[in-house]
Amino acid sequence: MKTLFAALMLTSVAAWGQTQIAMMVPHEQEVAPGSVATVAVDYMTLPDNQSLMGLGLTLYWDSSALQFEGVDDVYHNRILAVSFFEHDDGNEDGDVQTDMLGRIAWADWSGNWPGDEPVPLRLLSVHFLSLMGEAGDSSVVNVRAISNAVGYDFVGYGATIYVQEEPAPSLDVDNDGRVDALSDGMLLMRFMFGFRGEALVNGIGDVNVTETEERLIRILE
Ligand SMILES: [Ca+2]
Ligand SMILES: [Ca+2]
Repeated sequence: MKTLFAALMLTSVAAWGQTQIAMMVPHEQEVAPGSVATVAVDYMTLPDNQSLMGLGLTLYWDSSALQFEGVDDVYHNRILAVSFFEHDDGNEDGDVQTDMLGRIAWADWSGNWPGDEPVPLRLLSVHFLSLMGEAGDSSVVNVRAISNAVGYDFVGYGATIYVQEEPAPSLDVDNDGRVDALSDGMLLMRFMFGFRGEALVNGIGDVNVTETEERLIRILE
């Protein structure tokens, strides 16, 4: 992502003028069903200016796909307020998929925000439990500015969270770490012919019948 920031710095100054940028990282990620996705928000300005009045951000997400789990890594200098339990009733972000929002704001009346910090500066990280179940499903987190510094435009880059594709089941039916015709192939063939229990594993060696049958069912699903 730093490369993208660098590219922005090189290409966009002339086109944009003075801009505050909030970028969610990673821009895209895959998570397994039922696990937590973390997206961070990094900040910079074009041209670089660390003596501004502050920034107010709103993050938007779809609560049917992502359950808010918490915030950390918050940049604490001149933090004004954090609130993550509002409904996006007015559809502020213009995205009908997102129905919840969180707000976070920094303000420095002396105009010295964020202070002398390396950029991109991490402003916060947000954790979402993925409620999505189907491989290929995805959900976006959008970022907008509530208020930005006088004389500055704002550009926000959101994030997309995808459901991880399930890995293909291994053909290592007896779970000995290798795929072998005389053991794994034999088990597969016997199972497909309808053999179960001891008749399935007879002569194959030391294998757990129940676990072997479960692996075969997964392979043949
Ligand atoms: Ca919305
Ligand atoms: Ca094997």
